[in-house]
Amino acid sequence: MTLLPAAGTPPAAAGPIPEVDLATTLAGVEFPNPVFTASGCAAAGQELGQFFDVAELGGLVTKSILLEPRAGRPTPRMAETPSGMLNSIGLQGPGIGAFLDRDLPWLASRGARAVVSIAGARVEDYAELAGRLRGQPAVALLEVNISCPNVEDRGAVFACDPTAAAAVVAAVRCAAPPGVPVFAKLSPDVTDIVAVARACVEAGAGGLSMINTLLGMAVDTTTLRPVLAGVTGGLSGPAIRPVAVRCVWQVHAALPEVPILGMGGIRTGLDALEFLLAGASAVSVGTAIFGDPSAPVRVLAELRTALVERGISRLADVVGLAHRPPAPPHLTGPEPPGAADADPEGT
Ligand code: RRO
Repeated sequence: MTLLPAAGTPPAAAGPIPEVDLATTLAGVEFPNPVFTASGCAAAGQELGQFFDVAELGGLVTKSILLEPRAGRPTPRMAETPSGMLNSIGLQGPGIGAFLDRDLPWLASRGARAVVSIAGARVEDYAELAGRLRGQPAVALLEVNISCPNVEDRGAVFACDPTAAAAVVAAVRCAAPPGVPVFAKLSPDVTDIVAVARACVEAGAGGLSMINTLLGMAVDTTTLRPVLAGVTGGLSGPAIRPVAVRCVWQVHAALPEVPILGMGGIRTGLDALEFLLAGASAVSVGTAIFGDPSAPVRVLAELRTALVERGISRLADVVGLAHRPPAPPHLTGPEPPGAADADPEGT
């Protein structure tokens, strides 16, 4: 890889658009590009089909599927916050039966690479769901959602405890289609995300999705009550991006061989690049879809441009690149203005 001009320098004037190899590999599965949807932001993908060809994305991550249909929590269950939003959906969905009869065949018919997110209240629920996905060639990856914040009992947030997280992952790995990697979706609401990540990998996770939403809430100062009927909700959007980037960074530093699907407030190609530099091998676009359903394809185009502008021809070369040691001083540019003044010894 060559790092050519400084960021922002336009590629050589007029001429063919430089080729960029955007392919990425997650636990042995190849994807043509690293931009996916995020779970929960577009059901099973059909609603995006009117805006773009879903096969253009690296992958399409479904809303978490449960064994049975579920109505979710009462309304209001969404609230806008500064640079973000709260959701309190509560795992609404049609259940695995409808997903297999209707949604997965649609994804397959469009040539989409389906990342199927599953969720449950008990370890056995996850195992049964994983087993129901056997023999379904459209399933590229399994995302095990152990981190939904909108459950009545915080004990059901398996991702808050390394042992509980590992139990779910091990059961899913055992029951899942053998060639399909299992990614565990982690919560940022923990003291040590690396400990949870490590436990999941030791239990058989081929990779990690991070992060789910942060537990938050808002109080309406007019009604003097919580805004959400469910009181608390999951915070997403640009407000959480620095938290997500920090989680990706920490886990990649500790487990550099483990592929990460990074998400949390990605709105632009540069946001996506930030996650890749921190150590993600692919990214999911979520909340941005609500305001701009074409956001994932736009982010992909912007990411390609950002790589071209930096003289980078292979996406794989930027994964974790921000972890490289700082360049020796004689290779860095001129000192920033005022740097010499900051040295009281004048040395
Ligand atoms: O359905 C939800 O309320 C929900 C889920 Br499953 C999740 O994983 N994350 C989230 O913020 N909301």
